[in-house]
Amino acid sequence: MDRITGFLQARMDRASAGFASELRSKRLTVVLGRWLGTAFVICFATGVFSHLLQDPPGWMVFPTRPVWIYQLTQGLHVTTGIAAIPLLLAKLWSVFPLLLHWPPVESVLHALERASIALFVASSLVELATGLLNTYKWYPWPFPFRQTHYWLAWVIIGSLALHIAVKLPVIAQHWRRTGGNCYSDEEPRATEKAGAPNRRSFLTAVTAATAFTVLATAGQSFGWLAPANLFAPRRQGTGPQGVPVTRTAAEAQVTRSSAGEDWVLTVRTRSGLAMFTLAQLRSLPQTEHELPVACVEGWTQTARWRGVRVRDLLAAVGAPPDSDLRFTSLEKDGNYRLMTMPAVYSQDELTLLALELNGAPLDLDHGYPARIMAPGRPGVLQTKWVQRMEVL
Ligand SMILES: Nc1nc2c(c(=O)[nH]1)N[C@H]1C(S)=C(S)[C@@H](COP(=O)(O)O)O[C@H]1N2
Ligand SMILES: [Mo]
Repeated sequence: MDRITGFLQARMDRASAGFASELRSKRLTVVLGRWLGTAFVICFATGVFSHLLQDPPGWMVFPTRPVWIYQLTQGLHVTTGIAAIPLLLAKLWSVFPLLLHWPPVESVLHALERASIALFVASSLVELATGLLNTYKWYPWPFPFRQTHYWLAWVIIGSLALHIAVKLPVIAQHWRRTGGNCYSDEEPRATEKAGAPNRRSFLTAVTAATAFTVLATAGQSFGWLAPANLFAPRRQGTGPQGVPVTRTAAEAQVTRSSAGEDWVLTVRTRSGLAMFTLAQLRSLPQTEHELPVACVEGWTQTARWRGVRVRDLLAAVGAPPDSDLRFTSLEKDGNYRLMTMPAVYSQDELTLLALELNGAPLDLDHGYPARIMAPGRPGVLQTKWVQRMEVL
């Protein structure tokens, strides 16, 4: 038995010696952890915000201004998530010898600490990888993306909090530049001085890699970065009428004939039914303004939308302006066929049943004959091919 453990111990020592590097130090790990922790916290908070907007609890307060609030939070969510990938890889590299620590478990506390790190690393890798693939609209797994992404986020934040609590003494000791020392040596050594510039160049390389990844993708969310967008899947100004499309009419099985001549908008109030043809909707007062479509998958595009204010429509059928509404799309199935709109949006002067985009009738892919455009809401709630509006 002793021989076996002795043999394993020697193998491990050799393996970690092989990976030993002047660059690795607690200071480096702490610096990377600061960046990674910040990215994760921003990503988590903006993700929870997005989740709450889509599944609102009773106490939820819905911010409608600035109109680009969801563009900002979702852009931050996707951008910090992407930035976390090189940071997490660099951080894993910086602690790699510790993962080969022998014996693997020294005490109950040590076992718990390692278990929490294992949970954190595994769930982070799954979360970041599936999140990244999601921005490419690729769902090659059998589980529902949103729920899994949401619950894994809590596992990550929980295990991160535990990890930070356990490492607090090390973090406190190495937070500032003074007092950095190497894993292989608890005492500061002479080579530390020589190692410092290398460590700085490693940090510079990680920062450059992160900045490059961010710059080359954030253009999908923020227009002023659009020219730098090299890798992100959606490009500003592409698609019918210069606006990208997430789900096309063909994918939603909406055709020219289903959205054709005999299309009518049905409005159900508490007292009865009303119908509007497209010509009748066009004869109501039209309003035009700029609003962003901010997709949960990260891209945003601002465009000029024109149509009937939802609150004018409510007034036309004699319904109170502060009504919660439910919209149904022509689409036969699909996650976004039904959409509930809290009263803050129904009565907002910027919330439109849009008939036109950038000065022309909506393309079928953009929701012809009519779609919802409201300020500050996720793209998934900007329902296309609207057929029915119900006052709840
Ligand atoms: N009925 C319906 N409306 C929908 C969708 C859908 O699949 N079905 N997709 C939504 C999503 S995910 C986004 S981001 C926006 C995109 O709008 P666009 O395709 O017109 O650019 O429409 C939303 N409206
Ligand atoms: Mo979307």
